[in-house]
Amino acid sequence: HDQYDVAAIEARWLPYWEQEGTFVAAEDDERERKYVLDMFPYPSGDLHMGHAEAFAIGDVPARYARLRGYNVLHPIGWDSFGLPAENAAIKNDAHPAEWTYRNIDTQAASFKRYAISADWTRRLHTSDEAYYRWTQWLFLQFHQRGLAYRKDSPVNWCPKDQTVLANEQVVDGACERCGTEVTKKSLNQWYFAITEYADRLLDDMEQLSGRWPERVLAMQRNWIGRSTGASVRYTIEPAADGADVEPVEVFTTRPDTLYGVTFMVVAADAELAEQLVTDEHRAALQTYREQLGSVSDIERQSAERERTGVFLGRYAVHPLTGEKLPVWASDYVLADYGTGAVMGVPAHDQRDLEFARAMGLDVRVVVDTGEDDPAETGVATAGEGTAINSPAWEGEDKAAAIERAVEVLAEQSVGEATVNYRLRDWLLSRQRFWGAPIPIVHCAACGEVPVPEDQLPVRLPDDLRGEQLSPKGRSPLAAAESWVHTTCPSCGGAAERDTDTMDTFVDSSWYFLRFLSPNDDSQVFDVEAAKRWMPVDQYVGGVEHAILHLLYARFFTKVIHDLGLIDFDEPFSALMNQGQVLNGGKAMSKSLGNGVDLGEQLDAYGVDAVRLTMVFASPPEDDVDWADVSPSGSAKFLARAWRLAQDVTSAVGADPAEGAAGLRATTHRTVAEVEQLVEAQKFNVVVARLMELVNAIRKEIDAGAGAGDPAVREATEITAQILSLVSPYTAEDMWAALGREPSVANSSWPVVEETLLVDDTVTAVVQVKGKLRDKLEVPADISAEDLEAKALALPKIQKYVDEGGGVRKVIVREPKLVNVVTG
Ligand code: ANZ
Ligand code: ZN
Repeated sequence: HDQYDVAAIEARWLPYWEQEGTFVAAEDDERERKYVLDMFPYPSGDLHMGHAEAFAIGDVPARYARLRGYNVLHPIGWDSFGLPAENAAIKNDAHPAEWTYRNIDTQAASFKRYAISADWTRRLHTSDEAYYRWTQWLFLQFHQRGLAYRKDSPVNWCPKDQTVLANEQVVDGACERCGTEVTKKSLNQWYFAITEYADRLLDDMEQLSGRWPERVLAMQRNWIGRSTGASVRYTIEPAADGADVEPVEVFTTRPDTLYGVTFMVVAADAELAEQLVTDEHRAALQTYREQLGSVSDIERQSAERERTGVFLGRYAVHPLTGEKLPVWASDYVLADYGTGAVMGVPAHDQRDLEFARAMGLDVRVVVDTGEDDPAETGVATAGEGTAINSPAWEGEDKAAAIERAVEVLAEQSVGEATVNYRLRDWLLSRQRFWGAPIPIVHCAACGEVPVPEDQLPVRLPDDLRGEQLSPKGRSPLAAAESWVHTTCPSCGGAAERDTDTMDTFVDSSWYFLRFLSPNDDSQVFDVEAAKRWMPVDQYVGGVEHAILHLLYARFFTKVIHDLGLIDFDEPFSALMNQGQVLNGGKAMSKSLGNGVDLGEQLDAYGVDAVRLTMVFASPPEDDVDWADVSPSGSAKFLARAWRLAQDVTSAVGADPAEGAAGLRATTHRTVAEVEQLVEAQKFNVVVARLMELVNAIRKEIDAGAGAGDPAVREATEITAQILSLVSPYTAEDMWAALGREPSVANSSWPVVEETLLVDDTVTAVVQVKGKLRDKLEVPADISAEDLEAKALALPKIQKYVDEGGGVRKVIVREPKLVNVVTG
């Protein structure tokens, strides 16, 4: 083969890897194991540039581990339930499975061509019965432990998609998917009790520190949002035109500001507001609530937002002073955080201050922070300071005052220390078709009855299609009469199936375990294999999953741990986030018309060049701008590398020690450096070093001993090995051209010869009468005599010696110093 023919090379090696099973992870291979996992794809059409980047990057650690002699598990599968399939089915009068599996086939073919070093024998799809049967099984384990439960709750509802949305799917009050304004609706829904795991999810992040990107940890920490403080109960004054109400509890992180409370505010959209409001103010509250609409929680609390609210006609009683505090309703207090009510401390809380100023309420300073009066500046003083106007903890600093306040509250039985979380339970039920049915039967006599394990999976009916799937405010499954009506597993009477399906995040919360035994229909996953492979050593995926997917997967892992199936409780030991692929500095999008078609790029430049370009463009975590890169440059480099392997003429096994020493030093230094660069995830620099090595080899061939030099062979073989991390086709072809076999992917990582790394020359300085006059490179083991002779022979030194009146004495400290004394 004398031309670098990309198409021919691709055609040659793809079938070879498949036949040889090059990337199949063996269970009985006792070498040390590594589990490298890319976040599995959603089958939306063919692969795109984003996949190309993510999977090129994720393949580097997998291939590196393989070369380093590990038994590597690098599986691939599809997250194949979800809305787009259902929408396509409605549009095309089809079943979602048709669209889904067609796209999976397309993507699978592209993935194969893209030469990911994946173990295809473990392929799975979450929409397969063989998979979702176990998703349902897991649901039942959660249910049995009280971790899956139903409750009525107001949910975000997209009127257009006719579905419930999670908070994070609501962007600026609109549906993330279609932009329709989101409304609230009360529904009986399934939840996972993830809040019971809040502390563990938070505390176990310590194990991940330094191994997960810090920003992901910060986002999770923030999402869980643990705050410690106190709850305080306020009794409510009876009102002539209102029912008597129970004391109202508030959550505060600053019990030390208790004497600064001048009002109370409850969330306007909370049940509590309705209970508190007197007849006289009821209409005003009603009007206010109607105006609220659906503003996001973030916006409601934003500092820029104008503070609005209504007085409820009620007064709360201050638990320590007995003072009467007006009770208001406002949207800046959130219904589903804390208790949905706050004690207003305008001097020390900015939102309270803005509210007080808008409503003409008192501002009372109870912490002296040394700053100006908030009532005048409009800036609340939230920092450290000394308690004032606070009889029970006067003069204490913040920490001591908080401690004392909690004690006082407890003594008076009006409050106690409390931990509060931002994290909510996970709303998992969806009124959609294309997901795992919830394996519960509702019986009039027995209530909620789990479907017995031996009746799993609860299959999706396959006769619903097109319009029948379109959302009508209830799950499409409800329309499948014969499917819905069943018998109660407990009493045998008539009963109905639950018609909701599970959030697809449930499917992706445990797939990494199913890869251990995707075809095992006797258990959820092979628990013995889990001992061997888990946790995942390196997880690779987009930062868009920083919160939900990763939090849910961590939660599932902890529950599965508590079920006694595994002995670890964090699923992913290390995490790497790749950047995005942009074009012209912007994310690719249909509306901008800046999309780049991956297939066209692969056809134009070849798989290897596209992969190399992705890896070379930037460090993995940074974005790649396709407008700034040169896949044709990558292709040229690959051709140059490939050419070297064609040119080598020395025999396999020729002793490199007999070859050019300079090239050998360069080669071994490159290997040593690449080891460090891969560990540090600077894959782009690996490519840069490889380019330098290729140049050095070519130079040696042209100028040195030529293509027959065994050091050239060594350097070229090593080039193929390093290149195999990024551009497997070219590397494999080079390896074969060099007469090596079998696959370069399973060859062994070159052993660095440490002696070649040692710098064996040193710089000696030459002084004349103590002044530095010249330098010279000498062997590190030079003798004193040789060093003196060399120094005295230097023209510059001769000149100074002449001017100084000849050599009187020479002091030599070999190998680094010569001092000539003249006169
Ligand atoms: C009085 C106070 C005084 C507060 C002060 C703060 C500063 P994090 O840290 O986020 O947990 N809060 C409580 N429930 C709320 C709700 N449902 N909606 C809006 N705000 C709420 O915040 C806790 C603080 O946020 C609580 O402490 C409460 O205001 C407010 F100088 O109580 B604080
Ligand atoms: Zn029954």
